[in-house]
Amino acid sequence: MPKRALITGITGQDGSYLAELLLGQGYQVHGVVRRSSTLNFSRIEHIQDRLTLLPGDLLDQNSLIDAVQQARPDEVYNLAAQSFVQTSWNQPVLTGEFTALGVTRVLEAVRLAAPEARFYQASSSEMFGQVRETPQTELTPFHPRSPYGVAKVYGHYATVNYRESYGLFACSGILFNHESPRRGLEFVTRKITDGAARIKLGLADELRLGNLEAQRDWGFAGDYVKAMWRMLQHDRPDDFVVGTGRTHTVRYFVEQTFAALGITLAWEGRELDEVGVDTANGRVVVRTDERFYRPAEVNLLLSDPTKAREVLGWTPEVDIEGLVEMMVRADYERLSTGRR
Ligand code: NAP
Ligand code: F7E
Repeated sequence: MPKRALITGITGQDGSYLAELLLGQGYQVHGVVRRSSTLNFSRIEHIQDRLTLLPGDLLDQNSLIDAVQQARPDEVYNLAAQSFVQTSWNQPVLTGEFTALGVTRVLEAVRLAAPEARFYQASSSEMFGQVRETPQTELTPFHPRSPYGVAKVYGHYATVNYRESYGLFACSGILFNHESPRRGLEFVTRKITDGAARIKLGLADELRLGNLEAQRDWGFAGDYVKAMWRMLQHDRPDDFVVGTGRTHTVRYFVEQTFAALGITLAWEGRELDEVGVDTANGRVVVRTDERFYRPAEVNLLLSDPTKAREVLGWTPEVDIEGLVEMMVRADYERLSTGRR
C-alpha cells in the first residue's frame, strides 16, 4: 500500500517541493487549498494531475477535520502560514490566527481524525530573533522579534505539547531561511534576483532595499524538504534545527547576484542613503529605502545543524553561491522570454 500524505500550504514554495519529493517516493499526496477568487496553483501546476486537492482553511476547524478524514494520512505536514515577517506588523491578529492558532487547529484535526499519523510543524529560526547565542541549536532560548516570530513560538510549543499530552508523533523543524526560484517575490532573495535581472534586461532602473547588514543562513528549499521528510521517518518524534551552518549579509547576496549578471557594484553613502553603483557606467542600480526597514530587526541568524546531520543523516547540497546562480538564472530566463 502506498503511503498517504497530507500537506497544508501545498501551493507555497515548500509545499510544491515537498509534494514533488513525496510523489517521487510513491506517496499518494493530498493538499489543503484555500478558496480564492483566482486560482493560485502556479507552483504545482506541473504535478496537479497527480495530487488530490482538498478545500480547507487554517481558520476553519471543520474544514481541517474533513480534510484529514478524507486524506486518511500516514503523515501530515503543516506548512501553511502567513509567512512574510514584514506583513506580520501590519496584520498581527491575522498572523496569530493563521500562524499560531492555525497550528492548534491542524493538531486538533489530527488528534481527532488520524491520531496515528505523524505530524510535521514548520517552525522557524525567526523564533530565535534577538539571538541569545551563536550558532543557534535546538537548545537556544527563543526571543522572537516580530508578530510572526511570536506566532511561530506558539506553534512550536503547541506541537511539543501535543506530543507530550496525547503521544502524537509530532515533530517541529526549526528551519533557517530557505529559498528557490519559487520563492515569493517579496522575500529579499527573490526580490534581489528578480530586480537585478530586470535591471540587466532594461526592464527596471533600480532596486530598493532595506537593511543590507542583516545576516541570514540561506539554503535551498529543495534540500530542506528532505529534512522534513526524514524527521517523520525517524524512530521517535523530536525537534531539529535545519540550516547550512553559514551566514551572509543581504549586501553579499546583492553583490553575488549582480556579479552573476556581469555587474560589479561599488557602494557609496551610508544606511538610509546608501547606493550601489554599477562600476562599468556609474549608474545607481541599488538604493536603500526606509520603507523596507523593520520596526525590530533580526540581525544575525546562524544554524548549528549538527543534530540533523548526526541523527537524520541530513546535509544540504546547494551552497549560497549555487543558490544565487540558480535563482538569478531562472529570473533572467523567465523575464527574457517575456513572462513577467
Ligand atoms: P509560502 O510560500 O508563503 O506558502 C505559504 C502557504 O500557506 C501557501 O500555500 C498559502 O496558500 C498557505 N496558506 C496561507 N494562509 C492559509 C490559510 N489561512 N489556510 C490555508 N492555507 C494557507 O511559505 P513557504 O516559504 O513555503 O514556507 C512554508 C512554511 O515554512 C511556512 O509555515 C513558513 O512560515 C515556514 N518557514 C519558512 C521558511 C523559509 O525560509 N521559507 C523558514 C522557516 C519556516 P495560498 O497559496 O493560498 O496563499
Ligand atoms: O528578509 C532584510 C530584512 O523577508 C531577510 C521567511 O521565510 O525566513 C523568512 O523571514 C532579511 C531581513 O526573510 C529587504 O530586514 C533588507 O533582515 O527575506 P526576508 P525573513 O524575514 O528572514 C524565516 C526563517 C521565516 O520563517 C519566514 O517565513 O532581509 N531586508 N531589505 C529585506 N527584506 C525584504 N523582504 N525586503 C527588502 O527590501
